[in-house]
Amino acid sequence: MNRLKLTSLFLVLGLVACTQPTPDPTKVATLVSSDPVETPASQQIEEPEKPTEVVQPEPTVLPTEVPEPTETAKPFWSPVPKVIAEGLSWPWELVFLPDGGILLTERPGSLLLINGDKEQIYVGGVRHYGEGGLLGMALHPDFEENGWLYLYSTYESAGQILNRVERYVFREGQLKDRFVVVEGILGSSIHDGGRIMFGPDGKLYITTGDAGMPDISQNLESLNGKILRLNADGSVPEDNPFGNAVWSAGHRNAQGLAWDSQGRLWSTEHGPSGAETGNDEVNLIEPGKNYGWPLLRGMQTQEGYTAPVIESGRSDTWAPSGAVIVDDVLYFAGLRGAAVYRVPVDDMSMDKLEVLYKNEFGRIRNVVVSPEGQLWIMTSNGAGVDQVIALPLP
Ligand SMILES: [Ca+2]
Repeated sequence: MNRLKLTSLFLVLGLVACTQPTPDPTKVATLVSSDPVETPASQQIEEPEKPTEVVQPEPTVLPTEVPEPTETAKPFWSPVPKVIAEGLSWPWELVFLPDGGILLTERPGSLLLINGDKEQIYVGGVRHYGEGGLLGMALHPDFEENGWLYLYSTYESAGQILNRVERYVFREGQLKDRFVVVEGILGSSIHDGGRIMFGPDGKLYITTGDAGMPDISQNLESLNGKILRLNADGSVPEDNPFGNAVWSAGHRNAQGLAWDSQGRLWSTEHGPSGAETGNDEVNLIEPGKNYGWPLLRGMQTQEGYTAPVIESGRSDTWAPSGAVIVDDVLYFAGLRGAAVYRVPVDDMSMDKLEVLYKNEFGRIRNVVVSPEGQLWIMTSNGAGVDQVIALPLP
């Protein structure tokens, strides 16, 4: 991280702290954080009525030193769980803007911009239907210059539920110049995929679900049950393995993407549900490979198919969603597992999987790392009750 970005982050967070408004009941969400670096513990602004004790900061252990902004700044962790935003409805993705602001998606169909002030921005045409709605979001690597913001959302066309990725120019809180990157991904009340991330190669990676039609994951002509890879303008990169958008196949409902220091792509994926629940997976994604759904489950192997690196087994369900890698340690969120999972990417095994914060925050949709190096989670507990929380490392 460079000095400029870190400085501007502190400036903006300082601004946030200085402009803490009196709670406005008309706002959909309330920013309750202030930057501990900028604000003495005695002035920490706290929500007077917290639903649980776990988010109460303990002033005596708040950090008092500003970390040196060096090129190799290491992550540091909030000393106690600290609520960044609350009153949210199914937040799905959160990005850090170059000006220090925070932008998050809420599944019913709006963005929340937190940048000193809070602003809700409605996204047109979103159909909030079951697991579908406004899901993933990504900034183009050159966002600072081109303002390109990518959104994955569910929509309805001629009575059919579908998913698409749109690109907007996002400036000064306005979504403009809508451009469709890819559309017509089959949707459903379940298994809508929805994670979008730019890889280190500058390409856009998209997870799609099987939309409740398992066989579709094996159809290489279908966009469903895949990890897709596209250029920023939606065109197909020349080096894609099948000459179309498909990068890897045989996925049920992957919702997490993260790259390690070697540039390898890891993905979390939901295994079967209902009576056959379990077998949630972490996969190492390579182009053209087939990850087996619905033919193979868990560690079942067969020539031509790739097994997960780890999977939860039949007796446990993670329901994994968002993922992030810090110092080659993979963190991923668990919905039904109601936990954050941690496992090193090198020599990954179930023996090395750690379960953090089990049942402390309910269902967890996503984990991201802030520019300061803090792990932030997004809960997924329902309308108006979800939070973004900065976590300490236990
Ligand atoms: Ca699999």
